[in-house]
Amino acid sequence: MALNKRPLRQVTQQDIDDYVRDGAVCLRSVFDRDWIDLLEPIAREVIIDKKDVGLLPTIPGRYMARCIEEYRKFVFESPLAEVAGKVMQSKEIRFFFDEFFAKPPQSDDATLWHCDRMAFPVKGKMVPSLWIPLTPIVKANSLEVLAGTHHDDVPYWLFSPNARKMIKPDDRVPHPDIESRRGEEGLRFLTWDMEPGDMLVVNPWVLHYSAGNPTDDWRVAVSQRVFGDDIQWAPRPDCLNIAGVSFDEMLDDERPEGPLFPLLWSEDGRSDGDSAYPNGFATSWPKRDMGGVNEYDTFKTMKQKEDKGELSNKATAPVS
Ligand SMILES: O=C(O)CCC(=O)C(=O)O
Repeated sequence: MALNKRPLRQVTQQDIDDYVRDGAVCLRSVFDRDWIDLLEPIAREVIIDKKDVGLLPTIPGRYMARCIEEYRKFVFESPLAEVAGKVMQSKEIRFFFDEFFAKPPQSDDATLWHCDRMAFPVKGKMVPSLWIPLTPIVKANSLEVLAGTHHDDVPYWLFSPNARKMIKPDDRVPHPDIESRRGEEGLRFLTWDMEPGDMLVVNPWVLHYSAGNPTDDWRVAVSQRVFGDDIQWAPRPDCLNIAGVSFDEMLDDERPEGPLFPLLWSEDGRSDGDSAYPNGFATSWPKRDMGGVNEYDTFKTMKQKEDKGELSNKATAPVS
């Protein structure tokens, strides 16, 4: 199997400029078909057949590189880190975590307009989503980006499980209603037709969304989160819980490093390799009801109430 280690096509100045201007860039042919053939069947088993591979039971799965050898290999040996580094103009790339995003056939399950900035317990902009489809993508089930919104410095209030349990601070605003602004002059909504092997690099500050999946097959993507040079810890209680690392271990202003956040690539050829990964993390979570993990049930109930308009004030929604 080839399983390319270097990108099949070099990152160009145009790619870098597109990322700077739009907050997202679609890179073609980053991975060869063998990577997809390795990863896609496992994704389908985990997501569709609900095979228990020991993953932390989030929906539909997170932290694959800790539990699944093939996904670990992808993180450490594929060109994803090199490409991310070159697009972001970062000298080093470290691994943060990975998660699946999947939509069943003929689904109208939309991913709400949001940006990832406040989800992560860090400051800095070099913590992109490397959104890598494992199934063919058409514009209708693509990730969608509102180009240029990464230039707006707005610390949105998230709908993370932690934020759901908090009173919204005054300096945080809910995500805007972008759907109602479609067609407005000057707004550029970007979607892509993509082949497995392509990769989107999405700035954590850019507003993004995806509609459902009108196709007859599942739409499956893996989102790799990595850290570049400007990232420093900045934990806040409303951030996403990162399993295995408590906010107390994220010292303000320190750079993430060490074996939990291994160096994947550097401009001058250094990398940690995977010999110490995932030492220090749990690698097998017994399959059971998801309710107890990350307050998933609380989050879901709140969301259902919100959708039905049963919460009097979204911004200060208390936990029922
Ligand atoms: O695939 C999706 O629907 C959402 C992905 C996403 O929000 C992300 O990768 O940050």
